[in-house]
Amino acid sequence: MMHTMRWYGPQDPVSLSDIRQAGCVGVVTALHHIQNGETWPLVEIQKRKLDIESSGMEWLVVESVPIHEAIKTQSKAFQKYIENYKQSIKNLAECGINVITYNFMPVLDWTRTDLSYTLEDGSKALLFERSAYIAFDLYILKRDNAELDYSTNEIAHAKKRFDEMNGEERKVLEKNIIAGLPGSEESFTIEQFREILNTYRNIDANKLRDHLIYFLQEVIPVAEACGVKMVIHPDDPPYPILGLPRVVSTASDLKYLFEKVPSLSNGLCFCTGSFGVRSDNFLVEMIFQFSERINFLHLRSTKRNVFGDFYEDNHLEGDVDMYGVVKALIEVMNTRQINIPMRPDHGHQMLDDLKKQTNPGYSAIGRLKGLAELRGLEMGISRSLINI
Ligand code: CS2
Ligand code: MN
Repeated sequence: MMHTMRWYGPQDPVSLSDIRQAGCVGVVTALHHIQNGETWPLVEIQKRKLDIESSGMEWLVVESVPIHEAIKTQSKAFQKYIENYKQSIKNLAECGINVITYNFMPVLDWTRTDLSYTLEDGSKALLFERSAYIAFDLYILKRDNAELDYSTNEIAHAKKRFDEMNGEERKVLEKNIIAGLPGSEESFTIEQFREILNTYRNIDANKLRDHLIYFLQEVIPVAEACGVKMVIHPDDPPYPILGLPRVVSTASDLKYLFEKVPSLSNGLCFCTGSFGVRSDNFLVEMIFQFSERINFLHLRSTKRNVFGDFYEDNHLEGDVDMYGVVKALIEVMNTRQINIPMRPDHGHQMLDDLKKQTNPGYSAIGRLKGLAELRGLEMGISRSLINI
């Protein structure tokens, strides 16, 4: 694997030098200052690329060129946004950057209810707590008919959870869900959020899927022509939330996308932490099923419980069988004769970073630990496979 970390650009408290010292050969980044929907200008891409190269690393993957909401809902001017997207693909290819990550989650990107959940050892993790999420939906957002999505028991728990929160805790919960986590290109107030939810009134999963296929039919030929692999990131969490459909959560979702748009430029960012939240996603099987599509890896593990909560566990623990996953990936890379870029996707806030202001999930030390463990696992498996 090619070891990388995500870097949020010059504003990131984790520097390029930190990332290099952690053992990375490259970074994964985006032009976060370009407005969602606009074409990424060639000069801006070149400039960022040079900054990265001057630190001794390469810009290996773009994460993400975001998809404008108008494309997901096929509303006004969406064709223009698709044309802009095609141009961004061409510009990136011209600079030699040929893996582009994106996701097709309506409105929200990844979602958590608690960004500093303290683990037994004192480090902090990201948590999705179902009762808190339902409390937000029913009592803060007050979405129409939201109660139809939950059982009586779940509602009772959420009510109790909400009653126990003080005003400040309620504000933090609201902010965690709608103000956007790092990497999500959108951030909303509660009023804006209600308005934008409304734009999905008539869009169910089938319609959203059609819009995704339409987008792919438009952009994949362009990507293929300039040697770019588009890689879709799965939904996180991998199921519908807040009444919004989600269509990239399971193996059958993926199968459909790849059957409809078979070009190998229509690829996958295999995020073990996102897929692994569902116990009916069998990760090792999925790796072999989609082996020729996987062109970027996010490795992390989540731990779920029976109530539908999950938190981000240590990279080698939790529900993801990381040994099985890495072994499968090594076999795939050997068969394909390629080295796939990977990043430790998120890490705990720990040690010295507990005293710092860090991007939730993207502090230096927790990711460094995750990367170190994953590299060791990878080396051990690779060497044992070739019996050296
Ligand atoms: C998140 C997202 O799980 C993750 O990787 O950090 O920001 C993710 O990178 C984007 O959804 C990909 O488009
Ligand atoms: Mn991910």
